[in-house]
Formats: sequence, structure tokens, C-alpha cells
Amino acid sequence: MDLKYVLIKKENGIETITFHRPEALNALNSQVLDDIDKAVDDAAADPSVRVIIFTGEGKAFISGADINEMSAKKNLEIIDYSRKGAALFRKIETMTKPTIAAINGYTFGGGLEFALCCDIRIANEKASFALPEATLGIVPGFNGTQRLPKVIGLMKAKEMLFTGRRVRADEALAMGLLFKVTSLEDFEAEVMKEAEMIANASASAISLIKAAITAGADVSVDVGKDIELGYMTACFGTPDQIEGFTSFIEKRKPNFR
Ligand code: CO8
Repeated sequence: MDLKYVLIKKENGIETITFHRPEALNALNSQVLDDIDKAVDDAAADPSVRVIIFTGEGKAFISGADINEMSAKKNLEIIDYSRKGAALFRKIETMTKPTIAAINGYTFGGGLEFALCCDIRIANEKASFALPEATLGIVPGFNGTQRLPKVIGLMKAKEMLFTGRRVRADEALAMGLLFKVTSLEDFEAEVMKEAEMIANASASAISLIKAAITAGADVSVDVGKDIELGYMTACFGTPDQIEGFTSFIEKRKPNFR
């Protein structure tokens, strides 16, 4: 697959999708969204891919939606643009393969909204985060107002959204926005270690666990418990369940396929 704005590397079940628009610090314009969409569809369909890492080239993860492209749009065009990004982000959030945002630098606006759709967020110590839309006179359009409060709580989300201020990685970790912050030197290795742990577990179980979490995200526990029951019973008799139980009984590591 030949894409202009993303680089793809697949190795040992781990696919790394790198945002590659250096001239604009990986800002998301329509073509970048299209390229990410194609890369995600390819990763979803490729049975060799067990985990997807998203990261950015250079000093930005994603510097936001492309302000130049947006500035020429009128209301109806901006609705289309917002829906296009929101649909892609939701696809990533709900895809059954696990995703890691390896956050290497500036993560602003649409960039933070993208990271919020990934399952696990790991940043290096230089990364910074903001939803600066209020300072641009707009409202976030890739659903940051909806997801950020669920991740860090209503008050902290409102403070970030009202001020648009930049949050450093250590503060983002304390807020619960990140799973882990690493030094610059350890960043790649730490991300890879996490990806390998996930890749070594059962891909079929992970896909069902993620589906159960997605389906149960906005329902009561009384409804959610039956959603989980359905996915849990679906695991029994699968090759990975048989291998997982057999390897435990035989006191060896499982070899999931
Ligand atoms: N859009 C377009 N171009 C950008 C963007 C962006 N978001 N960010 C950086 N660039 C470009 C710069 O214009 C510059 O281009 P050029 O060299 O041609 O002048 C190049 O990237 C390098 O940037 P800087 O020279 O500014 O680099 P610095 O290291 O000095 O600064 C910053 C880096 C701090 C990241 C700075 O570039 C910046 O503040 N960028 C904008 C950040 C921002 O406000 N992001 C939020 C955008 S709004 C948004 O994301 C809304 C999402 C939902 C919209 C949905 C539709 C409604």
C-alpha cells in the first residue's frame, strides 16, 4: 500500500502506523484522514496484525486539524469535515484490534481527540497536550467534548477546554490521560514492550474483551453483565481457549496463533 501521509511497518504481529506530514507537524487535513482510514482498514483486515501502534514523525504526534484547510470552509462543509474525522476516530475506537497511541510530541486539538480513541496512551516526557479550540473561537469537532470528560473527569476536562492551555506529560499522567510517561531514550522500547505483551496474549480473546467493553460502555451493569456473558461463552471451545487452558495444565507458556 502506497500512502503519502502515513508510513506503515509490520513486524511480529505489531503494526506501526506513523503520521508523516512533516511540513505541517502532522496536522490532519482531508488527505491525511483518508490515508489513515486506508491504513486502518488494511490493519483490521490483515490477520497477521495483532496490535496497532499509532505514532508521529518528528516533534509532533498530531498538531491538530489543519487550520488552513478549515479556514476556507463554511458551516455545511465543516459539518462534513467533522463527520468524516469523527467516523474515522469512532472506527478506531471500536475496532476489535487493540491500539496504542505512542505519543511523541505535540498532541493538540484533533491530535488529542485522536489519542482519546486509542486503547492505551503512552507518551514520552516531551509530549504536550491541549484542546486549544476555545482560543481559536471554535468547538472541538472530533468529539473531544464527549470523550475527554469520560477519561479525566468533568471538571479537569472543562478546565482544559475552557483555557486551551498546554498540559505537560507528567500532568497528563496525573490526570489519568496517560497510562505511562517514559524518558525520550526509553520511549520506543517501552511502547514495544507493551505491544509485545498484548501480541503474546490471545488475539481472539482480546477482540472479544474489547467488543464487550465497547458494547457495555454506555449501559447499566445489569445490561452489561449479559453482554459480557455472551462474549465469555463465545470463547469456550475456541482454539485459543483450548490452548490457554491446556498450557496452564501442562505448566508451559501458551502458543496462541
Ligand atoms: N494546521 C495547519 N498547519 C499547522 C498546524 C495545524 N494545526 N500546526 C502546525 N502547522 C504548520 C505551521 O503553520 C507551520 O507551517 P509553515 O512552516 O508553512 O509556517 C509548520 O506546521 C510548523 O509549525 P510552527 O512553525 O508553528 O512550529 P513551532 O514548533 O513553532 O510550533 C505548534 C508548534 C506549537 C504545534 C504550533 O504549530 C501550533 O500552535 N499549531 C497549531 C496547534 C493548534 O491550534 N491545533 C488545534 C487546531 S484546531 C483542531 O484541531 C480542531 C479539531 C476538530 C475540527 C473538526 C472540524 C470542525
